[in-house]
Amino acid sequence: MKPHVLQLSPILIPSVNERLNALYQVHRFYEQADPEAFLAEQGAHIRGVVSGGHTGIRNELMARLPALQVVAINGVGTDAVDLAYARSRGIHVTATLGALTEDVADLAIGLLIATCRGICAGDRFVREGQWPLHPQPSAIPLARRFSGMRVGIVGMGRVGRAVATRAAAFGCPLAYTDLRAMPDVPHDFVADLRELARRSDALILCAAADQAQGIVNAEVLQALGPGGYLINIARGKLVNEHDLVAALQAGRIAGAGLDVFVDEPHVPPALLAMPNTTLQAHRASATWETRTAMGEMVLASLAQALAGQRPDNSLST
Ligand code: 8YV
Repeated sequence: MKPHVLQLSPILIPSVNERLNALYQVHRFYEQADPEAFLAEQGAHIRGVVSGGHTGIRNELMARLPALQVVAINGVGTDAVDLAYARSRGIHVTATLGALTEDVADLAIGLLIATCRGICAGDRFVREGQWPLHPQPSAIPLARRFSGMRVGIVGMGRVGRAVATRAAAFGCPLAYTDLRAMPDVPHDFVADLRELARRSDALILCAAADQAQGIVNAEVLQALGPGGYLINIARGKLVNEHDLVAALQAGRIAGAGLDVFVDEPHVPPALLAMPNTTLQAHRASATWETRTAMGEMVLASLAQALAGQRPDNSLST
């Protein structure tokens, strides 16, 4: 009999879904009309869970799955899983480490350039037929140069380093903060986030959110200053969104490029009306290439765990 696997968020790569379905009895939790009845009937059989980084799995649900051996996260962030609880039950929690680094870094730079150069506002101007109505060049305000901007990276893990490589190619002086300085990173380490913000024209958030909720607050944004940009491709909860909206409204920072939000898919309405924000629907890893690589890693983690091995990418065991 095929092992039972509970899927908490969809996978968008058909070949990965085909293999999941061929190897396992897959139950799509998000399609269950009566989740309670489903758990009562099937909960005891579930040996594997597949979820997304942002979705994770709540302890209450893990508690309903007594045979659970592995939670395979189709993503790199495990902040939505209680690793200590999983560890106490011997459950492997895996992530797709390394698979999405390049795409997430690409989007970080894309969001920064889009925001400081007003690319989306310019697109709307042309698309909405405003150009012939306002042909004078002054109809659109001059933008801000990206090349050479002082970039501060928050979190110098895989993604932070890939962002640094890209920004360096644009001639950007770089500094970073993390829990500690990293001897193999050739850029300035600044222990204090406020000080990093003060020294930066753009702050790019690349940190894990496990213990960093709300670290970008009013003081940090104040330090970033009226010429500064905030880019977030990590987790919405790193930012105090209320403080961010207030800072943008008051012109205390110049703009923000955001792929992630505190309460996805809900975006603070004030951000929607601002010309100096570039907004994405949590898409940093959403390419065919990366999602295929991620799906392969999910399949490998399930296979290893359900064969009784410790998966290569386990973060809990
Ligand atoms: C994915 C993410 O969009 O890796 C993560 O932690 O949040 C994203 O890259 C998500 O996990 C897709 O399921």
